Amino acid sequence: MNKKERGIHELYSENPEAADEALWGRQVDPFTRRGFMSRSALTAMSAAIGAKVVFWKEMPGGLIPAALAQAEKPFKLVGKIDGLTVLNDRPINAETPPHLLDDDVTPSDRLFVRNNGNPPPLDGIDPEKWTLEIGGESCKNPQTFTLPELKKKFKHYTYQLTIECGGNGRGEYNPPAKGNQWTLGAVGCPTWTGVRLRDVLEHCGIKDDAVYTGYYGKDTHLSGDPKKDAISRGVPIAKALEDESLIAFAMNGEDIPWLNGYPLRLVTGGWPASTSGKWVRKIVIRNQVHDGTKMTGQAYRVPKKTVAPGTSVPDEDMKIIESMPVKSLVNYPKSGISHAVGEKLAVRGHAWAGDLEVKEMFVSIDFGSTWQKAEIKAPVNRLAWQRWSAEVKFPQTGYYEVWARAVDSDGRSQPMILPGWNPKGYLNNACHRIAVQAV
Ligand SMILES: Nc1nc2c(c(=O)[nH]1)N[C@H]1C(S)=C(S)[C@@H](COP(=O)(O)O)O[C@H]1N2
Ligand SMILES: [Mo]
Repeated sequence: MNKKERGIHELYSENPEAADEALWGRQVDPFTRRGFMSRSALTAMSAAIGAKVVFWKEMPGGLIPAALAQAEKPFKLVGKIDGLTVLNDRPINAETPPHLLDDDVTPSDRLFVRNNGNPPPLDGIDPEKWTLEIGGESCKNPQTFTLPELKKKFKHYTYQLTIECGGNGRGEYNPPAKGNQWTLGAVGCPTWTGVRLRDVLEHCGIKDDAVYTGYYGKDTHLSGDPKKDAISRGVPIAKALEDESLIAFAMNGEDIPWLNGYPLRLVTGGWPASTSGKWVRKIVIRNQVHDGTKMTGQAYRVPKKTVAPGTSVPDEDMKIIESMPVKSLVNYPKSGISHAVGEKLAVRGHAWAGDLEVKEMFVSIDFGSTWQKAEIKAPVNRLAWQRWSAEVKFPQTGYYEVWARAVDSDGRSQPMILPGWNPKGYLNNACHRIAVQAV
């Protein structure tokens, strides 16, 4: 922390209300609806304390200085509830603890954030002027649409779609993989509204040799180098042409939160969420597997054959992750509760299975020795997660774990312990367990 930063922090930690008055002339919420500090608020702050923009520039985009947010945590995420776990602040990565994912439709302020680069500054985004370019060597008529044109020209569709980071669960692998040590919460299932990727691509003409798509976002590489992309991934053309593959402009009926890709993003439910490009400005139709940033090498790839933990695997023996594996969470109760012996405990959560459906759901209170069937509801639409519920009883006092295990429509089950180790720590779909003390 430099001297200027300390000044601000001290001022706020001593007496936040007085500090507000000193800085703003009144007690105010210096943040806009999105929790984003406005430029005038910034100027006022700078003027009042004599600290120049230096401080602001050093703040990772999307984070509000703790002193201003008046939280004990070092940072507050713009547009997000306080309960998310921030794993990294540059780039910003935050996950949602399982007990905060109990809603059937994930509220926008609870959806995890996974950024590879610097998000485009919110005050520079004008949704009226936002453009989406369609091109690539397998596009017949490359075109650019403004966001209003896109909305006007193409039919709107709304689906609830599960997005999960390919690295969700990485934190459990040993030897550990580099990258964010996600535990369980890099997943969510909000409602998305947008136009079909298919309608837009077909409007621009798909050549016969098309095999893949690729996206480019408005975010910038962490290095600041404008020639580099933070990430540029894609999906095979067949996935792109599915009904549910959207170019979305709304989440849960409102603007997409800034950190989740406002004002326009791709949503390819059921696949690693890295294929769902945020702040999307360009989509290309490719005559080869897209070779953008994080499409090649080992990124978002797993070994073609299983390997022993710690093995280094040459690039040519890796394959691109496609549909995500079957998985589930216990969303209620929160791990660590106490419950009365002999009394029923209602447990519930969500389960999902990539491109497939969850067919069966089981719970165990004896570390997987015996399983009892849980109820599993049908998804509201394809690629949406499914609600499961069960009732359990604990026979005597002591420590228990409730384990949840989903089985997909191909008969594949979540593993009870870790699935196969892989160099980058992807696809950990092990059973979620919560602790219960029976008293
Ligand atoms: N432009 C852009 N799109 C992106 C990313 C990014 O860093 N930049 N991250 C990807 C990854 S790795 C994931 S897991 C999802 C996360 O989506 P969310 O932040 O809305 O939860 O966005 C994907 N799309
Ligand atoms: Mo991701």
